[in-house]
Amino acid sequence: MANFTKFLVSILMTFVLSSCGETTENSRNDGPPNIIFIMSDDHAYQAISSYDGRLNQTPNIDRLADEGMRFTQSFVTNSICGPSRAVMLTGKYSHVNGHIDNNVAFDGSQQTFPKLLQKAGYQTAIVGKWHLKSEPTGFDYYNILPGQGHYYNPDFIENGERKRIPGYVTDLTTDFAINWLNDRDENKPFCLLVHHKAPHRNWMPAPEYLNKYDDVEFPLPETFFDNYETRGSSAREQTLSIGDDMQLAYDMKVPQLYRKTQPESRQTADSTAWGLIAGRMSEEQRSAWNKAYQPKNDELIKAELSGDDLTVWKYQRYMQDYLSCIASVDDNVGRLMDYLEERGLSENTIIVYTSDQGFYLGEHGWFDKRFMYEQSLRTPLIVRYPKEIQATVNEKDMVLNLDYAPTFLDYAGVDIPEDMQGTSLRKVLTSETSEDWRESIYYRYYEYPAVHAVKRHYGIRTDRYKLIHFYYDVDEWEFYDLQEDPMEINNIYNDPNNADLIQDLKNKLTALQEQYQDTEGDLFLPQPDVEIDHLGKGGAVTLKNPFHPKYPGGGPDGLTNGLRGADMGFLYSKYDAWQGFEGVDMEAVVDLKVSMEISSISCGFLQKNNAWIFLPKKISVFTSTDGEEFKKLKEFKSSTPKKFAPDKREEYTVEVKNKTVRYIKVIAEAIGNCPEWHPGAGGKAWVFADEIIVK
Ligand code: SGN
Ligand code: CA
Repeated sequence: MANFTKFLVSILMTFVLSSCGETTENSRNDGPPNIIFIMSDDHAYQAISSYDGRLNQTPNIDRLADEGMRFTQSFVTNSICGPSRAVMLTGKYSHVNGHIDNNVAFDGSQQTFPKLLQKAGYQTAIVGKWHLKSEPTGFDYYNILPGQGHYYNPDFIENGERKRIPGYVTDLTTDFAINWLNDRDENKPFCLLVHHKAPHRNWMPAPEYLNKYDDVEFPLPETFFDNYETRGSSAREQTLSIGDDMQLAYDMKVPQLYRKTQPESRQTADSTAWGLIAGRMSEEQRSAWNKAYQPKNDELIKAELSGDDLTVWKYQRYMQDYLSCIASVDDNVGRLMDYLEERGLSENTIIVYTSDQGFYLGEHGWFDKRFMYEQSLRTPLIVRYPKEIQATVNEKDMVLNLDYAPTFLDYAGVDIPEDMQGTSLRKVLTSETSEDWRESIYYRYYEYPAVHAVKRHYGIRTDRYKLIHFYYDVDEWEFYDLQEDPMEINNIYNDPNNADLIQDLKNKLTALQEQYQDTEGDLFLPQPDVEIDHLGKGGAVTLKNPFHPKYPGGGPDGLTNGLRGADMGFLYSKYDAWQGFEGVDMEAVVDLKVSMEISSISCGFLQKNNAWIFLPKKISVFTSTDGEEFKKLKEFKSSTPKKFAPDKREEYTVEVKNKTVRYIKVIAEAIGNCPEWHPGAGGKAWVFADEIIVK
């Protein structure tokens, strides 16, 4: 071939290749941006130095903030882990995406932003915390922690395969992110979700930070000794207080004092929980841990603190551990930024740093989240993309985690589906303050009854006011003027001077509920147990294995008390009807007390895999006239699910052809331990039964 022809061919090839989208790394600087979405779990804005430098320094996150836009008016729509993640993935409120609380499994068949990016030619991946129970969809690669995950030597599930990986979770999550970036197809844009477990409870620092804050005394928040006067019953009855609810073994890492912490009923659980966690450590890790904690624990034991002194001590230990976990998160943000810089990727990559929601660091005397009060409603949000976003602080625009999905699609040049409820932040990220931005936000929290006892509520927040309605098992309103009362200690709902203001906010709240189609909130309310009259009601029950005292389901004769769980299952039922058997078979003999003619026997069991409850693998039903000789009528078999099966109450019924019987025996064989794929793999699985119904 003549040189000239070769030249033409090569020009032509270049043209053909680039029009096929096969571009080189350098020209990728002009294509759709890459996205790195870093999220930590429970990272309070109070613990990022660019937000508030009183507690700690986070130089790497601050570097992101210095080069990008930092939002101070950034909020979540439902302040709890799984739901917040589901909102981010779908761009839809909880009542629309269905993931209202941490109990449900995410419906992964629905539309999400990773799926839409994938369709548009992006490579997509997620590493670290997932916590949505169902298998991730829309990702070319996933390497996730089962459930909450562990800090030390965590298990990871890599594209379906579960392995225990030696090391510290925050470092490992970043290792996996970097490995994936190294292996990706460099000709395509990517979207990578780096979702840290830290700094989630129980706040276990990395080996190098076990003593990081030992000599620091942290200032107590002004509202640390809040007495909740003026507030409703939820604020008074919650169980997220540092004084009462933080456990000395599991939370505070002083296993020697586990008896001192709490009512006797909680002591064993505390000690066991700590034992399980410490048991994951290698010899080397454990001896480093003990070397660091033993002396400080000895000091506490010697001091014999109690009352407020102990509560203040707990706060100090909480801060030391929590902030040490954040030190590792910050280091790893730095590692990832350095990597992007070294590879020439930092120009055309949008980097987001956020948390799944805010967290109480002693405000109101609390830890945890859930409430619509400021510390948990707000979440940090930093977005860096120098090409389009100026380095600045946005203190005006109220933004939501609902907005992330449309924002990512917008930057990727993908059409934002009509049914997404959030709004792309691109407009506010250009820093021209936009006139037509939202002036209020809508919030709704559902997880109750549940751990930490924060009641269900919804509400509206404007730049100045907040109105909250606690609507389930109470009917209480709270109203705050955030300008006069930024700490939210004066609920002024009942002050007649505020009547007009409150009415106006109520109208706005209704308008928001209509806008977001949240007009059927009753849909998600706990369902009452079902009363059922039958021939076996009042029968005497003899159990071979005792039920667990935590789930007595009505006590010794609970299986014949005429109460069964709601059809929607355990999820929204009040739990009273279910009798729980931990790791053992349910074997019950019912004495009907007189011989009678019956036509059917049925028995209800629960499937709620994410609460470690599985249907029995075999159910056998027998009858007898004398209580000695039992005749088997029928046997049912069910197979153990291969992944999370939907929550349901399953009823097994045997038709009996008008037989005279006095005794009925039901044996429900437990699966024993949670299956391999389950976050509780190897731990005891439960059988839950509600009623043996005789007709
Ligand atoms: C666990 C924690 C709670 C926490 C929930 C929800 N207890 O139950 O303190 O509120 O998770 O957290 S622990 O003893 O297991 O640490 S979330 O991040 O999943 O929403
Ligand atoms: Ca969380």
